[in-house]
Amino acid sequence: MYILISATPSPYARKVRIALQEKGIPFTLQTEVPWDSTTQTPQYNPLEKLPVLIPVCSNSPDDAVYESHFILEWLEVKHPSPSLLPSSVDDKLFAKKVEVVCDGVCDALVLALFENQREPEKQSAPWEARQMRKVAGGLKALSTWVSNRKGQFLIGDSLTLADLAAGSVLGYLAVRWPDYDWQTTYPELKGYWQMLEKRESFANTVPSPQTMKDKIV
Ligand SMILES: N[C@@H](CCC(=O)N[C@@H](CS)C(=O)NCC(=O)O)C(=O)O
Repeated sequence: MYILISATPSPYARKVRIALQEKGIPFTLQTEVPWDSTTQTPQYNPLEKLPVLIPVCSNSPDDAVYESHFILEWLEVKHPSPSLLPSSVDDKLFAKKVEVVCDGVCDALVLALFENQREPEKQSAPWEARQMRKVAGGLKALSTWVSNRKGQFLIGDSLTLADLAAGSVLGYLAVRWPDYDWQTTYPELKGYWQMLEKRESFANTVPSPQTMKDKIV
């Protein structure tokens, strides 16, 4: 049994929420705004970021697990069945590469979002353009992988963490960047994303915006 510190728009936390459900692991969701001073994340993660997975039976905050890709790896080791990794070594490595790109797109989107929130005269257009190039490049790579896939999912016909990462970044874009029109540019990516969103674990983790009380930029 676990507690998961999560935020409603977080694509990183969404990957973990989906993984826990797909693996049938019980958990309690502790929803926070990680940017507000009220967040408990610094008590568990020195990097002050969520998601944070806390084993309920633990006595020490040091038992907490953080960084979404590491939490997914940790869950694979502690709860191997059903696996969210393909069986072949090359497919495993490809799944992790997809996750690196999807998480990188999320990182760039978060940086661009905060740049947009600065006072207009303090915003840097070259910095935002740099982040949005990463977003465009990542989506192009993801779209190629989706177009070249052989089965229903990114790697064959079994859901893997590559799909969790891809669905989470696309869902985040749809909610936080509704004017960013990747769906017309990449119709195949849109179809793949819509297919994922019908799955129960995706349907009940659809992101929604949160209000930040504290000003951070
Ligand atoms: N690389 C981290 C990124 C996590 C992340 O950036 N989480 C955001 C919420 S979506 C956060 O907690 N930010 C607070 C901060 O950076 O101080 C992961 O994959 O877990």
